[in-house]
This record gives sequence, structure tokens and C-alpha cells, in this order.
Amino acid sequence: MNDLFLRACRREPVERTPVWIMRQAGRYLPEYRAVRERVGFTTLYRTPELATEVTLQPIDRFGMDAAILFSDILVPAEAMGFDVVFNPGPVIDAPLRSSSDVRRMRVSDPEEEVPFVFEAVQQLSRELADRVPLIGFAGAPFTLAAYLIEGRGTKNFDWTKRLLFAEPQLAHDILDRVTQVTERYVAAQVRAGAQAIQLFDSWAGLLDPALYREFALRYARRVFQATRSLNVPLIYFALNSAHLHEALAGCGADVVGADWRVPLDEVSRRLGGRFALQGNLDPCVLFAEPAKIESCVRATLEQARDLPGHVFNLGHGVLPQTPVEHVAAMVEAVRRHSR
Ligand code: 1CP
Repeated sequence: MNDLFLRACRREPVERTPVWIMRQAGRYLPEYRAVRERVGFTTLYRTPELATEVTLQPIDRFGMDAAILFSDILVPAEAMGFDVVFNPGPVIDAPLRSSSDVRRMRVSDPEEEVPFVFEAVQQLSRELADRVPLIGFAGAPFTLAAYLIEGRGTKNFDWTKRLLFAEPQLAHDILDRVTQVTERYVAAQVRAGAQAIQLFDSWAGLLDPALYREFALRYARRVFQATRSLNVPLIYFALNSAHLHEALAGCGADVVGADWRVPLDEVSRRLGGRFALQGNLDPCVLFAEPAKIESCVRATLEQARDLPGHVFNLGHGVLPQTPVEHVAAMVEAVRRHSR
């Protein structure tokens, strides 16, 4: 198996830098759009054969060094009894606003409630056996809770922040339940065959460092501590977290994902040099000419030269309008310049 990704995560020597990109199975790929013309997003992630098919698309096309399960961070919300629809982003019809709402949250067993996730992981690990590792994932507890409280993605997540200030105990109750389910959810993915776990904390950047430590970091750390004994690399990606880097050093993961706002060598210094880093090309670089993409890739590799480990990635998900040939040019540039 191509285990460059796992070795880079473990800060072991590699012949070249491994590369994958967040949202690598998605709308920018014509073969993904072809599947989506036949079925809706919900059917896609609920059907293991289809989830497997689209997960493999970017591996087949670009030779990415890792696959990531095709699913969504809102899937465990279903396991907790929420109705989620995608339009195209997630919408929850009865979000959490009071303590009686919180009592509706079920700390259930994801293997019973959303079995299709683990069936997809099993099928993928069979089909990937000799190729590349499979990354399982979940939303970090704060980010998932923010959707449960807000009901949908919003600009500032005001309902969520309001609850943190006005009813901190209620917020902790929500986070505690979300954390318990998330611990079970990622453990079940590893048992089904996932070889690394990434937590996406996409909205943690809305918090100041003190609030971040109390309501986000603490719960992400709990998930990592519970998952540690399963012996797979743990990756923490908090978007927009430049003001949180010092706190983030206590996250308990092996690899920290960085967005494009701070150069990787600087991120590494702020984190105390202990982590492998994943990132961090601005997804908009992929709209430039291939020669420009190549020079930006080289600059990122240069900034990562002295890190204990580096997994090349974008600083956030690939955008749906991205030209596919430009993704190929990026992958090619990483291969050529990181040997
Ligand atoms: O129309 C479609 O085809 C659906 C669009 C789509 C896709 C392709 C959604 C709805 N989710 C996904 C897949 C997805 N989501 C993956 C698949 C694996 C991969 O290839 O990377 C992953 C890892 C996610 C994770 C996710 N979902 C995050 C964390 C990463 C990030 O972007 O910050 C978040 C915040 C979501 C919520 C979500 N789901 C979908 C959308 C469009 C959004 C974000 C916008 C919103 O909040 O409204």
C-alpha cells in the first residue's frame, strides 16, 4: 500500500510529500456531477455502493495519496434524532434553543442509527486494500453543536454564541451529548476500517481564545483522547484559527490542519513544533494558470521544508467551479517538487 500519508502523519521520513484535498469528491468533478444527476446528495451518502464509487473518483483520476469517506458532518445529527435536509447546505427543522429541546437529543449508538456509514467504510477498505489509506471523519463537537443550535450554516452563528454567553450550562450539556456520540461515531469508523480520523472544526474561528478553550478545544480533545487507544493518526482542522494557535497546541491530535492565512513554518512555531501539519494552499490558487499554481505549490512546500511532517492539502475545501485540470496540475507539482 501507498502509506506516505500515514507516515507523514506519524512524522516518519517520506520519499515525497503526500497529497489529498478536502472535498476532493465533489461538484468540481464531472464524474461526481454525473452521479448527482441520477441521485440526490442524501441518497448518495446513504447508499454504500454509491458513497464508495464517489469516494474513489479522485483517487482514480488524480492518484491522491489518501481517500476520505464521502459523507457529511451532519450525519451523526440523524443518529441523535434530528431531521436534516441538504439544500445544498444542511438545514435542521427543529434546532436546539431550550433545555426541553436538549432532552430530545438521544445519545444513541451510531452503528444502529446510521449503519450505512460503517458499511461504506467497510466496502471502501476492501476496495482500497492495496492502494491508499482511508480517512474517516466527523465534525468536531463545537461545530456540529453549532449547526444543531443554529439550524443551518449562518455568517456569525449568533444563536450559538448567544447560548454560550447566556446559558453556558445548557451549552455544556449539548456539547457533552454531541461529544459522546462523536466518540462512538469515530470509533465505529475505525473498527470498520478507517485508518485515520479528521475532526472538522469549521466554526471554531468564531470564538475568542477563552471561549474556544471552554467550548470547542475541550470537547475536540475529549474525542481525541477517547480515540487515542485505537492507534490511528488523528487530525484536527479548525478553519480561521490563526488567533487560536497557542490554544490549539493542546488539542491532542497528531496532525493539525492549517488554512492559508498563516504560512506553515509560522503555524508550526506557534504550535511548538510538535505537530505534523496538513495544508495549506488557498483553494482560489486553483483558478490561476498552471504555471502560477506550480509556483504557489513550491512556495508552500518550501514553507513546510523543516516541519516534522507535512501532508499537502488545500487550506479549505476545493470550490465547485474549480477546473479539474488545475487540480491535476497541483497534484503533479507536489509530486515533482517534493522529492
Ligand atoms: O449538492 C451536493 O452535492 C452536496 C454538497 C455537499 C458535499 C459534496 C455537502 C453539503 N456535503 C458534502 C460532502 C462533504 N462534507 C464531505 C465529503 C468528503 C470530501 O470529499 O471531503 C466532507 C468531509 C464534508 C464536511 C463538511 N460538511 C463540513 C466541514 C468541512 C468544511 O467545509 O468546513 C461542513 C461545514 C459541512 C456542512 C455542509 N454540508 C454541505 C454543505 C454545502 C456544507 C457547508 C455549508 C453550510 O453550512 O451550509
